[in-house]
Amino acid sequence: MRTQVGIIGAGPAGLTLSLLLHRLGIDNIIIENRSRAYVEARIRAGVLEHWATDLLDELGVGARMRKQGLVHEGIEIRVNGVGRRIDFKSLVNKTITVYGQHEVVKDLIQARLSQGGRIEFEVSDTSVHDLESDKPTIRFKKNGESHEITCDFIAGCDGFHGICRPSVPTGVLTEFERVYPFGWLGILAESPPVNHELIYNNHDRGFSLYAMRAPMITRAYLQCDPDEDAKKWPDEEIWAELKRRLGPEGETRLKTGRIIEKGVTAMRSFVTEPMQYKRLFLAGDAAHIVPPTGAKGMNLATADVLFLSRALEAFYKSNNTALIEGYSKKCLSRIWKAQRFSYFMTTMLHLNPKDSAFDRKRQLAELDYVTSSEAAAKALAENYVGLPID
Ligand code: RFL
Ligand code: PHB
Repeated sequence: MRTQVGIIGAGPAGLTLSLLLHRLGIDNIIIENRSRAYVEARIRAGVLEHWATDLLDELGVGARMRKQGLVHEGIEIRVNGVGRRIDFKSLVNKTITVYGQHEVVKDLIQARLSQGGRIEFEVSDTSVHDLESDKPTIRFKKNGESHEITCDFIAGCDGFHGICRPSVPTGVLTEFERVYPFGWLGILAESPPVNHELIYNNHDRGFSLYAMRAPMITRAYLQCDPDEDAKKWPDEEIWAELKRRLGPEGETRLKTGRIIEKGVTAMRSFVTEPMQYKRLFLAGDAAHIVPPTGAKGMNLATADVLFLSRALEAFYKSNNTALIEGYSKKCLSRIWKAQRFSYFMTTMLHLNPKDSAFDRKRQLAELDYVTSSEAAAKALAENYVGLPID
């Protein structure tokens, strides 16, 4: 097999890249080790920055998101039962859209397949070779048979645990990391959301987040230990804790329902520099991870592949390699700002077991400042809705 760009991974990064390249007339193949049903059901992110919704429209995949997505003009930040709203619309005149990542993935797969695009699901033993040459290759197995794709470029969109980043020779990449001493116990439930907008809640018992996926579907998270076993949390105990952390009105305001899914996510900030090795590019979670408190992961993955598609366009249309050479620098400038914001939100909102009484007082002052100063609220809003994409 031969293609211009071999894409490893059918998450938001790989699929969006495939559509962007197709629009530019650049041939590509995606390989994915999971099944189509699995990636279409994988519950993850839920918030799209304003420019990302426009990009989905431009790619012709925005119709369902515009119909079913929930446009939010702000968020609530709550401290021990008292909520204050950050009004995105009045502060920065932008909104965000709540639309599940797996719905985005469904829309992208459907669009790419209907264009005649090639996505090989359920492959195994993926590996990359000849990275020093100008014809790098991808090898994989499907239905017991071995295959090889000869490419001009390889896009490593295979997530944090993928094979692309570890395939870069030792010494090329520098990794920057912070691991947090807590995680999130997340649930998806058949119950009406507590509020029409997201509530980020700092509480003496720990952080909680009240989100949604649809008018009758709640998505909620509780701060827990990073290695917490979700099975040790009976459904009733999750609801009781969500109520307790919401404050005195939790009992009346929070309606319980069947929990469809639950799981624990540990929190980590991670960046690799550079994000490329010769003709292998890393994009999305393959190159960086943010803690989910800033709702940035899926959006950063989308921004990376937008920049990558522009670089490949310049290469194929005018033989210009400047953007290809500048790919890492371009992405990293946005990524580090998202890292900064995600770290700020995470440390401001969670209880860190290592914090002193002084740290807690300082954190409460920060929350008070951010929710009462227009300048500070504006900075939060500008980052939350997504910094301009240029
Ligand atoms: P993905 O989605 O992990 O996709 C990588 C794909 O590569 C496949 N793969 C391979 N395929 C072939 N061969 C191999 N050897 C392979 N190894 C792996 C995998 O099966 C997979 O299909 O990475 P991508 O595309 O970079 O997208 C990143 C996002 O998924 C991630 O950043 C977000 O989900 C993070 N995130 C959030 N991001 C937001 O923008 N807004 C949010 O509100 C938000 N909330 C969240 C989140 C992530 C969470 N969890 C579970 C980590 C909330 C949570 C709880
Ligand atoms: C979600 O809806 O799953 C969600 C929303 C906001 C976040 C993280 C996750 O910051």
